[in-house]
Amino acid sequence: MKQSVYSMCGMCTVRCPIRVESEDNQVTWIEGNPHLLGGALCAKGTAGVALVNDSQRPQSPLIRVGARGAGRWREAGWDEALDYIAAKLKTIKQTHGPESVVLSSRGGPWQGMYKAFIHAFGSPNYTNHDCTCGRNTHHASLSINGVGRKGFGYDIRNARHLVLFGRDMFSALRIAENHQTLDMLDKGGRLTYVDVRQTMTGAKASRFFQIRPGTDYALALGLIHEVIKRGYYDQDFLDRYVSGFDELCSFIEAYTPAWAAKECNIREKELLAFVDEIGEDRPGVIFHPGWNLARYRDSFYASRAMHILNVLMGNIELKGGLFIPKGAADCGLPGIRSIDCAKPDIKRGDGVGWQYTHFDKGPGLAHLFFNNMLKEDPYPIKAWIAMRHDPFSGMPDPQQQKLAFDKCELLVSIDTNYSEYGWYSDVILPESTYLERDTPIVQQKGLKPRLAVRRKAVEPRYDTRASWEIFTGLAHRLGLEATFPFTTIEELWAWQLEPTGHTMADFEEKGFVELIDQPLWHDRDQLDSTFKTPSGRIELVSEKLTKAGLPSLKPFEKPEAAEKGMFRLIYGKVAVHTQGHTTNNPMLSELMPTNTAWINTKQAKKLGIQTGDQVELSSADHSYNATVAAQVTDHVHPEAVFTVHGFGKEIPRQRRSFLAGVSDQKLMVGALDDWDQAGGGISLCEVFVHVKKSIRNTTRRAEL
Ligand SMILES: Nc1nc2c(c(=O)[nH]1)N[C@H]1C(S)=C(S)[C@@H](COP(=O)(O)OP(=O)(O)OC[C@H]3O[C@@H](n4cnc5c(=O)[nH]c(N)nc54)[C@H](O)[C@@H]3O)O[C@H]1N2
Ligand SMILES: Nc1nc2c(c(=O)[nH]1)N[C@H]1C(S)=C(S)[C@@H](COP(=O)(O)OP(=O)(O)OC[C@H]3O[C@@H](n4cnc5c(=O)[nH]c(N)nc54)[C@H](O)[C@@H]3O)O[C@H]1N2
Ligand code: SF4
Ligand SMILES: [Mo]
Repeated sequence: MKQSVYSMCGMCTVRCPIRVESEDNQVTWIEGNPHLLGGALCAKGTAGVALVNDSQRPQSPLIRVGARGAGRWREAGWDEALDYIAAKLKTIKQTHGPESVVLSSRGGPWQGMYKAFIHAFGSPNYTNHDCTCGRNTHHASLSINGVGRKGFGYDIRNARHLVLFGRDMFSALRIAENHQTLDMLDKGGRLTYVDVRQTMTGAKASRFFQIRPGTDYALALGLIHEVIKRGYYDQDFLDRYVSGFDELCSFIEAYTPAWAAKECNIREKELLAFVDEIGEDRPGVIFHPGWNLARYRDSFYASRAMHILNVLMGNIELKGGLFIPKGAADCGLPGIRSIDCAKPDIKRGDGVGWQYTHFDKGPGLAHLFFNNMLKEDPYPIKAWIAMRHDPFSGMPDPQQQKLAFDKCELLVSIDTNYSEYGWYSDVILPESTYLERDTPIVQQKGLKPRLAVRRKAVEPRYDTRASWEIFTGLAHRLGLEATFPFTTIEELWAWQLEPTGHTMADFEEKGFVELIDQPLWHDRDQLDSTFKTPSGRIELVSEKLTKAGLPSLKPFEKPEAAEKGMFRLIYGKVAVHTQGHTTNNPMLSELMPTNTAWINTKQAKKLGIQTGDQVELSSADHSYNATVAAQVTDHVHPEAVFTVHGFGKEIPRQRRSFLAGVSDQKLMVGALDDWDQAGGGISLCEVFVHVKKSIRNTTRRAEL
């Protein structure tokens, strides 16, 4: 029988709205929800069909029988696997206390449910991936605006100029954002892109700066200097909402465009021409504060500088600028209910909140657990549950992580695939793919907030379950029914919707429920309660940072230079893969089966390397190395070597991706301890690697 459902894509964490057709329990068609995306879907989104049909994913719960990582598993039924985990958790709780269990996840709109589980169990230790993603920019925004990274959205479609620093949005896709940017360009808007290499986004830009790696902060300081010097700022907005402008003016004096151009290896003339454009286009100039801002030691300050530029434009809650995402309460409506449980009043095991007081306590910082685990300080960690999270792929230096995980008596992976961490764990609980499962309802904030839900398009192909069922199953075995009282998704949905007066039937027509007809903007003269800083103003000099002994306006420090024969390792996303979890997808692995090493033409010449030659990339201590083909190009800075993340996997059951390409995170030996004290993020781009022509080249072999 033919069926059609509205749902949400799950091939990456953008979660685009989709419409899915199926026949006889087979997915036959996926498209972007026509009401929101006009049918558009990316390559990864279409490859959801291949994910469902992939036999190289776990097909039932698995319990390890050999040594950790040896790859010997026995299949178990759900009752057996959940009983096994619950029994272990109970013993660990009795012996070491509930706080000795950590749950990490990939964040996202359902993280409240995972958090509620671990909190109800009695542990404060919920953490997520964000120390490797947006934490620096999140904390940068918090320190200036008093609201985090998600406290602002970007009205790109109506902007006159979008400025992106290392935000390669046409590879690291969000379809709706890409549509908005293309519409802006069609209307004559400008796009300035800054990167150390040319990208899909740079190719669409009206201005492209290829800067020296790690110098975004210098470029931003030069811009702030010139913007202030020329008076290209909104004095009224500054007077009304901002503190610290005088301190900024004296700090910025030394950072001239000529200085910035030199630090960044760009032309001063180009920089000044860019400032001319900012003058013409303001206030509709959006400086995107970055998702990661590429993760250097000063990315927190670089991101703060982007926020400062936005504040100077006075573009907050302005058409064509930044907006505050609205929810049900802003529309005067009751919100949905969500599973929740208060956090136990126990010190976090990563030190966030008591050792490090300036960080957001919510998910803490995952990497700060590892050293504490080794020292059993402030207490031992004995179990780690990774829900939709692969620490060995998303976090650097898996070998070092293993030492900490070896202190645990229980490692659980809840995943649709075999992850690198899952392969090392004790129990794998396979989640049904996004096309085979329902999820709780979520509120999506924005100018036009809405309620959305994921609906299953087909029944699970293997013996897998949805995460809400997995957590409910565990909760019921651990006496946590009060937090997870539901036994069916229909009960859960009805409870969630009850205060709103909506029913599931309201999702049928378009796949979502719109909470308001027209975009909702706050009155720009009434933003006083918006900025949740200690002073209630936008703080260019942050009281909280000062208290933590950290500068707000930090002098620029030159990035480290590479030692001879070494290059800075740069990585990034590509439009046909998501992080580390699609390189084994039957369709996507065909589109891009391996990564390559981009190397600058002049450097390649010195090393005798041509495009297609095999090159060996080794970690600084040579403990990890891999061989991949070289891509020789002018479009990468001479100090850097670039590779796409997600490859170099070592999971034998994933035969398509097994040992294909190089793993950037395995090259990052020692990087777990190199993190930004002000922003909290790991400095993933402060890694140097050896690059040489491989002896595996056939021509070279002939020479030998
Ligand atoms: N297709 C696809 N889309 C995705 C994802 C995915 O895996 N695949 N992941 C999603 C996620 S979780 C995130 S966080 C976002 C990430 O979105 P982005 O941050 O836009 O993505 P990255 O590819 O990580 O961007 C890193 C870029 O920074 C550049 N870079 C390196 N050093 C410097 C430097 O010193 N200065 C500047 N200016 N640039 C530098 C790299 O060359 C690279 O192009 O993408 C999201 N979208
Ligand atoms: N070296 C290096 N490190 C990086 C990055 C990089 O580019 N280079 N990128 C960084 C960024 S921006 C991020 S966001 C992190 C991401 O790091 P992670 O959060 O670990 O990565 P993901 O690959 O998104 O997802 C983790 C796991 O979720 C599983 N998964 C996917 N879909 C589902 C599902 O529907 N249900 C369940 N239960 N599991 C699912 C995947 O199979 C995968 O094993 O990595 C960061 N670390
Ligand atoms: S960007 Fe692509 S993979 Fe990500 S949610 Fe949207 S359609 Fe799916
Ligand atoms: Mo990310």
